[in-house]
Amino acid sequence: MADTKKRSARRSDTTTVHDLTLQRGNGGELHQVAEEGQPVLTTAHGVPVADDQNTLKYGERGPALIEDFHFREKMFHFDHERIPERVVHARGYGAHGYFETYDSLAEFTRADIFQRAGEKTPAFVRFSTVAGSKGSFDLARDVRGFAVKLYTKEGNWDLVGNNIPVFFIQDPIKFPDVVHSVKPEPDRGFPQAQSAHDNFWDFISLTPESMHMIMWIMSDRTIPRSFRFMEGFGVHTFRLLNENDESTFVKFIWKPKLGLQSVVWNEAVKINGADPDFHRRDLWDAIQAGDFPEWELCVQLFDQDFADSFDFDVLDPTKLIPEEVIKPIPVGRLVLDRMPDNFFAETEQVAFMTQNVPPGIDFSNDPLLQGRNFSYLDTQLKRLGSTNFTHLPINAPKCPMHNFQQDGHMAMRNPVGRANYQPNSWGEGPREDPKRGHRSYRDEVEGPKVRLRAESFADHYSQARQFYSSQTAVEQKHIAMALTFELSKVETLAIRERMVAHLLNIDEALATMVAENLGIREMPEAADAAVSPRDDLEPSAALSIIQNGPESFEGRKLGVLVSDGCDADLVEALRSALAEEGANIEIVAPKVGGVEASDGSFIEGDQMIDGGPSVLYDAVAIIVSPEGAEKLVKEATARDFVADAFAHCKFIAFVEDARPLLDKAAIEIDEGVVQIESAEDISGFIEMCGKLRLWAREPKVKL
Ligand code: HDD
Repeated sequence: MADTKKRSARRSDTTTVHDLTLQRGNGGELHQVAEEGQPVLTTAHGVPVADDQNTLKYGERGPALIEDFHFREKMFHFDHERIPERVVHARGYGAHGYFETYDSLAEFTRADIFQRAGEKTPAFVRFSTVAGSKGSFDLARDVRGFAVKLYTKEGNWDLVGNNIPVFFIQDPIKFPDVVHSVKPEPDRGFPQAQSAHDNFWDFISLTPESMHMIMWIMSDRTIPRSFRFMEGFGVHTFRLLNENDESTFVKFIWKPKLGLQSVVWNEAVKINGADPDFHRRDLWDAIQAGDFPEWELCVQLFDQDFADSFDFDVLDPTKLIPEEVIKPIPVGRLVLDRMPDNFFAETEQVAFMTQNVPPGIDFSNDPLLQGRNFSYLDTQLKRLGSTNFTHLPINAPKCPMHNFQQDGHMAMRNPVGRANYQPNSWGEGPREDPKRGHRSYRDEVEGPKVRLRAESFADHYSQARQFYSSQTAVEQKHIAMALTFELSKVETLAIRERMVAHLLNIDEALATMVAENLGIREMPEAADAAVSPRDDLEPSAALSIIQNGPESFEGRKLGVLVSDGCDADLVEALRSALAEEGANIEIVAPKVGGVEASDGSFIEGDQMIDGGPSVLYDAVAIIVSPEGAEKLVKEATARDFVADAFAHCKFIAFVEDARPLLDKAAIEIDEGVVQIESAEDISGFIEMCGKLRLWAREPKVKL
């Protein structure tokens, strides 16, 4: 039968669309034509490709031909693009930078990176959430990974930390359990990136050693404003070894230059919808704008005598040493100044391993650290698929390296010469160097082979209590609300009650508040405690976010809601005052194209109102005309913009003409809602924004 659908072949012609020279193919499709100087598309084997729009077929509408090697290769590669995501910390974002040493630490360590003041060492940092998949959202309530790779002249040093100084468990054998419990439940495959479910709280309520960590993860530390506003911690006690192999214990802390800041929970929930990449975008924007994030590396140094006399075991990763007990000493700064060229090649393929330490840095016997040293190598092989993952540029050391490791999948570094072993008689190849090489601390260890938890690890509540009592009243309330929210998602009543029983050992008022909020009618007995919780530990101001907040509005963002007919001078004055402060501004307009101001000038929008809800900003300003306000009161997203900013205790500036919108959003004017009519009013407002939020408003907007 004649093929009635057969179309007549079209004539080829060329056309120009937005500066691209395009050629029309026979089917009408457009091909980009290689121009002079532009490379020609080839297969992976270098064969130039003539047509990348159509598979090879029998006739125009006939079956495809297996002979089409270009299509076959293209699909083959695409089908294999994914590698397994990390089993934990799958969602992450990285950046390059450098570490600059302040002063020589030769007295304590022979680590090359700490020998010379002013020395700069290349660095790569990957921040992450723990529980969610690669495609999950940034503002999950979760621990943030803070992994730093320092390419020192004597090998890579990976400090694989978190934004919390303690951990859930004391023994690595429990790691698969804690991770399984927080991940989506295996029968139903949800919830994603959430700890608010039965399995997690079931495990936690049966694991008293996690209580200190629970206080941290229920605090606002787990909903940071951005990576730039969080601390990082090496968690474990490590050792520094000097030239004479004398040991000093050390804990590592990264302190952000901008101070600490978090968002509030209701805001986090909404940010996840409005911009799931909120933290990624923040880091990207800051670095692209040349506003390079910075942290100071601080060390807490102590000796065996301190370790012997300290209230807790320094090998226990569920405990910290308060900064008031051992003051952190700044030893250098980390600056992130360059985004990766390729996310996959660098951020995805970077392999951090706790066991990567250079000479002069050594491990302690913290059991969790010892277990980690085993796990990280293992996981890289699974994820990256070859023992040669160290050949990838992001993982390769930037100092000379030589050994006899050879072959394997995808070997890129292939030794030449005859000798591939040592000792050899050929005078070839590297040899070990007992003087320069990494030496372990000569620890004296004895005792029976046992599966036991040290008695010195048994106090599970005292530091949890100390953390809670170190928080401001606002932060304590947030902890209670977080516990209430999380446990309200737990369906099994017995688990909720078990958690309240633990809280009774931490703070009775907290336990009572959570029990009341959950509607638990009969208060349970306090959980059995292996060691009675202490109440003589001094509160530590360093544990609070609010007491360590930013001192100015630097590095943060004002969202300005505008309408047609708004005051262009005021918007301009805000823009220049913020630039002077080192802060950012985004214009939120009814149409993204922008608005026409009262003086006839045009103000371009950065966001339309739907795309720029106030949760994306640290503070807001409403600069509208009377007609603009009249229109915006009918727009739900504009009302939400104002109402949410108020509910999240943000500072709000407004012009008189915006009042109808404020009234419609039920805003009660307080000291955080200020009228600005001219440039002179602006500096006071920006100074006010330097504080995190108007916390005094919170009781009015949150039960
Ligand atoms: Fe871990 C990844 C931090 C305990 C086993 N961990 C991983 C990452 C960070 C941490 C930041 C992501 C690194 C990256 O960005 O690629 N982990 C910690 C901290 C811990 C901790 C601060 C406690 C102090 N981890 C821990 C234990 C084990 C692991 C006890 C196993 C015994 N962690 C892993 C892992 C991962 C990992 C399975 C998954 C992906 C990877 O290593 O590269 O090996």
